[in-house]
Amino acid sequence: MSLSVRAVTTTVGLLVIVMMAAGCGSGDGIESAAPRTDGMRLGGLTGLLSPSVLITVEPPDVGRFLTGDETDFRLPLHNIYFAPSGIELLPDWDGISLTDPSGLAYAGYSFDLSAFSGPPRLQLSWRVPPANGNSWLALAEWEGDRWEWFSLPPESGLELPSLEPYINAEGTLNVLVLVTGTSLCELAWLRVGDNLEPLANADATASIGVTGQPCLLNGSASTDFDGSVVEYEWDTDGDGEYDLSAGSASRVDHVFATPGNRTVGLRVTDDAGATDVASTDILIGDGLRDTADFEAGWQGWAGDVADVLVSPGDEIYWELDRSTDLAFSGDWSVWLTADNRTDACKLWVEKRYQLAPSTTYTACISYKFCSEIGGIVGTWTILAGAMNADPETGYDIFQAGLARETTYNGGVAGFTWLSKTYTMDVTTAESGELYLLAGVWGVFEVWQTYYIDDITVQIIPAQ
Ligand SMILES: [Ca+2]
Ligand SMILES: [Ca+2]
Ligand SMILES: [Ca+2]
Ligand SMILES: [Ca+2]
Repeated sequence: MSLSVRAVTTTVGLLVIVMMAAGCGSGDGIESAAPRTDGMRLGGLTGLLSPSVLITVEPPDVGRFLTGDETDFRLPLHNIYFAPSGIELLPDWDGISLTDPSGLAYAGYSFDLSAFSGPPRLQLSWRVPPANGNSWLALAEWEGDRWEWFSLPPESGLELPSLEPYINAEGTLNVLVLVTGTSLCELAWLRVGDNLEPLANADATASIGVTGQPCLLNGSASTDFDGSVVEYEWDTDGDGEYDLSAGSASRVDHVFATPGNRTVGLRVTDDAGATDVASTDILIGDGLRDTADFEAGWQGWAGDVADVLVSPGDEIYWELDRSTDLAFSGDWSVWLTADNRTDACKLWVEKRYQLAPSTTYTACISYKFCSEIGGIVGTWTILAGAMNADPETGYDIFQAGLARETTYNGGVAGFTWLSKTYTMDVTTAESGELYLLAGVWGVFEVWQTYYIDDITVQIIPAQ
């Protein structure tokens, strides 16, 4: 087990341990809001509650208090590990192995409730819940100068008659989360108050669409911090009426029958019935929409490379071909791979479209891009764009206002499919030619492999 655990046993920590040994051992199974009555007085309460030893949390009606990834060494804590997805509490950890005889882990939080008017409710979300009877919340009771302890049922929170005794004149609420036993637990978050409203995020994937063709409305960036979004409804004509329900699907296709600027509304509903709205603008035009999934051949696309020659007669190893190694749809995609000894190679797929001569279009290319780049080292660059001549050289493909973006996949281990969309205005040549392309530029001297699948091209007259 490779953990970097901070087993901090400060004076504060010792006080808490002593207190816990005296107070929590009997475990009277309290699940209601009644605290234990046997005191657990702390002479050092004032010192314990100084801001220097407790993490300070934003007002909870903002709704985002400690999510577990806010490493802060000011916490009074014991046997805590800050994991990316939450706070691990390891009651059996002694700093070396899982044999700590104290059987105790805790973390302290300080909330600024000076502007809080919500219900007296504390909610916890466990990624790995403690065993029943092993989790506790302690609230600083200011008047009595003591902590009041509440046993917690797993996967639950605390409903109090009032938070008043626990909020001091400055509006501070101090809470300790504590687990006993021998099992590792992970707390995702702790918050004060009621259900948090979801946050709607509407996106048309592409900011343009083609009349009479499917246009993907995308609400997948919508979130609900303390639950989940259970319904997505769209107002496709901007009249305030949500006319398209996608149920729990965050993405849905819609066909716009006529061209024009459209404002599309999204309403999301969370699992507690709360809603939020957002909107996005889409320009619909009479144009062309073209897709390729590479299942039945190249579908008009072709591979090309540049800057792969190290010296005359010595070319780097590269391949660009249809492949069944990995696919987003079906069995086939396109893979691009190179050992990149030139530190400059470019590999891409391109397709030629025949349009009106010397006319400015808005072109959008959307596709699935698969990257295993989870770190900064070895990060190549995505190249995507449109130009009015056949892209042949590295110089060519930098000429048309091409998108350049890192191939970083967000830190995920292994190959990960990402959604990419690039939109640009481009004027056709006198021949009416327009080339769309998508590929990579090997900006570090490392071997990398990428995959491309499910390309959608939309081209409409520029406004
Ligand atoms: Ca919610
Ligand atoms: Ca409507
Ligand atoms: Ca495919
Ligand atoms: Ca070419």
